[in-house]
Amino acid sequence: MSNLPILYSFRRCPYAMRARIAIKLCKIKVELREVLLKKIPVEMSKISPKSTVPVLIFPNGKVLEESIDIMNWAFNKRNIDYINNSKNKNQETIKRFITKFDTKFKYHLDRYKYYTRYIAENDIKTPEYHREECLKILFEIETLLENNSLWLFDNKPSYLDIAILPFVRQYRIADMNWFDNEMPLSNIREWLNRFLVWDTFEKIMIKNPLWKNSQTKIYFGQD
Ligand SMILES: N[C@@H](CCC(=O)N[C@@H](CS)C(=O)NCC(=O)O)C(=O)O
Repeated sequence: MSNLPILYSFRRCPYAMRARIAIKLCKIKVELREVLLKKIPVEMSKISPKSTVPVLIFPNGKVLEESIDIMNWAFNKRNIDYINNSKNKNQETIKRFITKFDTKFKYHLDRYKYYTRYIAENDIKTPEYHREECLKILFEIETLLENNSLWLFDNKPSYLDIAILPFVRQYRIADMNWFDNEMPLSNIREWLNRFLVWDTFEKIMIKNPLWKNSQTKIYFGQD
C-alpha cells in the first residue's frame, strides 16, 4: 500500500473532474489510477463495491466514494480563501444546484447525450425534449451569471462552478454545433468557454495511461 491516498479516476467523468480539480487546486499529492468504467479493476471494486468513479482510498483504509466528499476533503485539508468563503456564504444556493445537477440535470443529460441507451424506457421522450429540460436548469444559472463577474459568485471559480461545469461541458459535447451556435443562453456559453481554457482544467484533463498493477505509479495534484 502506498503512503499516499490513491484516486481512482476516469478522465472524461464529470464527477471525477470535480475531484481532480479540487485536489489540483489544493496541491495535494495523490497516486492517480486511470480506469475504464467498463473494466473496473478488482483492486477498486473490492474497496468500493458500487464501483463508480471517483474513489479515493487513504493509507489507513478509509474510503471516499462520492465526488462531493472528495471535494470537501480537499478543501478542508488545504484552505483556499476564495473557495471556502464563497462556499460558506452561498451554502443554500450551492446545495440546491448541486442536488439539481446530480439528479434532474444528469437524468435529462444522459437521455439527451446517450439517447439510444434509454430508448427502451417507458418515459423516454425525444432527445430535444431532454435537451430542453436541461436548458431550463441552465436558464436559472444564466440568471446567476448576470452578476458582472466572470464566474458564479466572483472573478474566480467557486466551489459551485467546479461542481457543475463538468456537466455543462458534457451538455455541449452532445451537440457542439447546436450549443455553440443556437443555444440561446449566451452567459452560459461564455462561462463554459472560460472553464474549458482555465489552466487548472487543462491540467486535470492531461491524458494518462490506463492503470495496470505493474506499471510505474502516476502522481497527481502536486504542482
Ligand atoms: N454520486 C457519485 C456518482 C459517480 C458516477 O456515477 N460516476 C460514473 C462515471 S461518470 C460512473 O462511475 N458510472 C459507472 C456506473 O454507474 O456503473 C459521485 O458523485 O461520485
